[in-house]
Amino acid sequence: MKVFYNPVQKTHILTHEIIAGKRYRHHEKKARLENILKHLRAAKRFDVCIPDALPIEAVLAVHDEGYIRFLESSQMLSKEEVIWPYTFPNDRRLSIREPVTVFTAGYYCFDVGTPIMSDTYIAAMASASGAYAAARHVLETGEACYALARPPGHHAASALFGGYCYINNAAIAAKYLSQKGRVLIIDFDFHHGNGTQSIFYNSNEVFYYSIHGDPSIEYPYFSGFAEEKGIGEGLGFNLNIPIEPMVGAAEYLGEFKEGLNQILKRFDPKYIVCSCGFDVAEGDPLGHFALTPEHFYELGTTIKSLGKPVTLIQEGGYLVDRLGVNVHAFLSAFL
Ligand code: OKP
Ligand code: ZN
Repeated sequence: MKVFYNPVQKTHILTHEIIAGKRYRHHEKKARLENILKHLRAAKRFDVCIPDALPIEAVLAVHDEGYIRFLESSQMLSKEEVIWPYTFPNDRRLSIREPVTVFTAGYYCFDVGTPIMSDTYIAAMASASGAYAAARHVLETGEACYALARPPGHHAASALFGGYCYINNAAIAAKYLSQKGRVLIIDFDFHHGNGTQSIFYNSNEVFYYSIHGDPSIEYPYFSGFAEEKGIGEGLGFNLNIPIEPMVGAAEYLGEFKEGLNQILKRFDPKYIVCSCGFDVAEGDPLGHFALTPEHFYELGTTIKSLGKPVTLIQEGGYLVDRLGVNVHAFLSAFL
């Protein structure tokens, strides 16, 4: 299987995050990539390639231009400087004066776990390039393809960063594929992909399906509820299945399949984009489900059995020592 990854993705280095006022070591670290790569290389069945840079039009197809200009301008930061937004306008009708400064960056931000450093933009663009290249590869060959994306993307909306995400990798892949036919996004990260949902909320070309920890007690708290079904033309093209944390893996897989069956009765996708969050793994520090490699393999075979071309995009997964084993088990289903 072809895998897209660029070492530039490692230059984005997060030190800590603030959760409810307390400082914690950051979980979204480059060792995540390294562990996955180590396992994929050892398996010898994966062809790891550096993707070409993606065209800016593919980014602007899902992101606001002023937002991307702001991210791009952050490259001017010195090596020591970090943007930590701290004021957040609640009313989206208010406008932002450019250039955005360290004081006003909260205009484009929704949480305080997601700082911006001088290398954040190039790393996020490299990550998105992998997603785009993977989608192109799927289109050209019909083979499943995996983008080892990091930073992740599913929390990033058209003009918002947060949840460790800056550019929405899966949305870029899905938007690109949707030029050729309907796309089903399957997001099994432990956290609801609020960014992806919002990007496609009014679309009937791209269906967003997410199964995740119940947002009434889990991040991102304000979205991911079953009542969110889409809007306008997109009504009926969004499905959230919130799950009580600590649920058993068998029950989780049952719910996952039931959701899929429900969708496929009404929506016939030509392509599948999968947001693969391995924070549903047993022992993950940020997730509370308990999937083992066997369960990841089953998740993979379930998706493969739909018989559609699949673009696989890495999202979360923070139990670094088990990450590669879990990713490998999942990808094995597609070999
Ligand atoms: C990113 B992805 C919970 C803190 C949560 C943000 C989590 C972002 C997850 N105590 N902080 O979906 O894996
Ligand atoms: Zn997650």
